[in-house]
Amino acid sequence: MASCPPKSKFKITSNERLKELKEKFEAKFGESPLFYACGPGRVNLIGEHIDYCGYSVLPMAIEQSILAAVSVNNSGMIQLANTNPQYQDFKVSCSEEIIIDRENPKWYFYFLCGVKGIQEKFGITHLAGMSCVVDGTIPPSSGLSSSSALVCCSGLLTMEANQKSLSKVALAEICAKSERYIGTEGGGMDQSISFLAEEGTAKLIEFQPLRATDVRLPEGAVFVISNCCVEMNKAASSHYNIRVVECRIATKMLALSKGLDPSRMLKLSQVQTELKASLDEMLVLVDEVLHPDPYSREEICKVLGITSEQFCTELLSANTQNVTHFKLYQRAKHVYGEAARVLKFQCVCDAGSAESLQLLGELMNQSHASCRDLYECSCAELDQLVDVCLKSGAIGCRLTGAGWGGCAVSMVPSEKAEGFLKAVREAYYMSDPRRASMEKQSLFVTKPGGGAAVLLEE
Ligand code: ADP
Ligand code: NG1
Repeated sequence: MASCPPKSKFKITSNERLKELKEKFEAKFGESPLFYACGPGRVNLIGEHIDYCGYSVLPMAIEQSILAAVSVNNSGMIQLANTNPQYQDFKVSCSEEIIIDRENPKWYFYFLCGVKGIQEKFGITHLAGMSCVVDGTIPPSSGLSSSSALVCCSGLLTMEANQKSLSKVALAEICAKSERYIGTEGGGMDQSISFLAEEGTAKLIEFQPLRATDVRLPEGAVFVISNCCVEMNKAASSHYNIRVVECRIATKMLALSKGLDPSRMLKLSQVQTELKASLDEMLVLVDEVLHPDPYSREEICKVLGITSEQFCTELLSANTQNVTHFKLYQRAKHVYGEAARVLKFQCVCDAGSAESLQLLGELMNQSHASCRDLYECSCAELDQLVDVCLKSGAIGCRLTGAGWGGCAVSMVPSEKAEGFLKAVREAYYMSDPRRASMEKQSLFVTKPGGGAAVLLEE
């Protein structure tokens, strides 16, 4: 029997965050919460922008999370409030169709993605009425997956409130699919680790079928997250979906060059599987078939033998309709190279040799260079921060998450951790008043945390 998310009991006096949330809930709704649900954020150690190409990634959950207090009632409404006044209250009738406005990605639409995923899975026509107060500690739009933590938390609490049961894998798949209602064509890494994480271990996440394997991180090093303090909201911009589209077009170009039916090929990993080729061979194929100059729409349509209408409806997403040029060579090079680095990272962790730290650090550095130069998903501040981290004693450092802002993850020898934090604080944060004001929640050591759970007060 596939495992379900855990339900654990807690004493309200032993947890300050839950205690405060309970008080806020009671003040807001005049009743006590029935239960709580939490979904963790995550840091991806390696394997960036390859989940939506079908390749494995290597994240771990972090301590920061979305936590919600929930009551189930006869109001016939879903009522939402947030402990952060920046996120306004919202309510919707349980009998209304759930509509997610991707033009206007407000916080409650992420919540509704989770609700809608569960509603569709079970064909629920009348959802249970519920009131929720949401509290988040994950810096938003910073590559630590605050959006998916919210979607996973809401999917889990909706399942619980409607007395349904699903395995962690099923929940991860439902939430990965339903978060796409917000408009971002994500690959599923974030929702998978949010449900499948276990304390003390990073995970290799494989797709189709979805599964998670423990990856024991090397002893003698700590992982440090640092935020460059530039936010990038995925759903409110098109950077992310442009990359998804570029990978989709590259897939079809490579497939066609080898006599495969491009209409059946959606992900770069599928081409590799069909050709029974190694990742190194795929890198050679990219060199042979694709050119480094950006492709125009006309060139793509001509090569693939499709009309401009087919191009817009079958290849582009709603928010990429106006893109005129596509860098297929660079994106495919990154994806196949990064997929290979993930597998090497896992092998080095498994082998646990004396050179492990050095080898892992090199892989992380190569990953950042590839994200920066080939995938172009870094930004000046993030590159500066990575530089500062390396100069401050990190063996390896790379951007984590979608990029274009947000966080870097560094691997630092344990004995150097204190000096590292001090040096980064001084060089990156204290030099700028805005960064200095955000330093406390922007620079911290992290350990592999547990997955999404339902919490009940004892
Ligand atoms: P991330 O990389 O953190 O997933 P996104 O830009 O995809 O970043 O999503 C960030 C969005 O998630 C925010 O704009 C907000 O709508 C939602 N969000 C994040 N944290 C919270 C929170 N604590 N409460 C409500 N909504 C949140
Ligand atoms: P962030 O923006 O860090 O939550 C996004 C995607 C992931 C993955 C990474 C890049 C969503 C929900 N998340 O993560 O699936 O593609 O970018 O590796 O779209």
